Amino acid sequence: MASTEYTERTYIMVKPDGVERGLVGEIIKRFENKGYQLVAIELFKAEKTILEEHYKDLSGRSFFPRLIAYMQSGPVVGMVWQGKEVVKTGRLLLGATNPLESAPGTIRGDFCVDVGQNLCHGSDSVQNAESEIKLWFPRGVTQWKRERLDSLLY
Ligand code: RTP
Repeated sequence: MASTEYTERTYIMVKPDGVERGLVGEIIKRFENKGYQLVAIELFKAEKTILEEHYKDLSGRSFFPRLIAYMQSGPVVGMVWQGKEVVKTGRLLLGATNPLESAPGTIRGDFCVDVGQNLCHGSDSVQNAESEIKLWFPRGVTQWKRERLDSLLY
């Protein structure tokens, strides 16, 4: 059983290319193998306005419209993971943003080559993680558990 002693959480989102390529299980496996706990998960199509908020720091970049269109090109899987230093270590498990610079052994390093199709998002700070969790699970993780897992007495 994964430890619940650590309350740090991160938002991990398998992007449309990751879902289409059947890599959801592989990505979950790497977080589970590392010892992290999955506390919420949803398969959905990302809404444009929420994506624009999520990526607002990149709104001035030339690739922004392409990024938003790509993130809406198919279903995504949004997840909340919890555990010791999960934000920083989650980014290490993903690998560098540009897969050509991601080390072998990381998710991006092992499974992709294109920065525009880099499989998975991971929060880059504890503060951003909490904002992203609120953005993508707006009723909160506790309420999500009540709605989805009520019989398990969370
Ligand atoms: P993410 O938010 O997706 O985890 O990515 P990140 O923090 O590692 O990188 P960030 O700079 O926030 O970029 C967000 C996503 O934008 C796409 N991107 N495309 N030159 C390009 O075409 C370019 N640069 C970035 C990537 O999908 C990146 O993950």
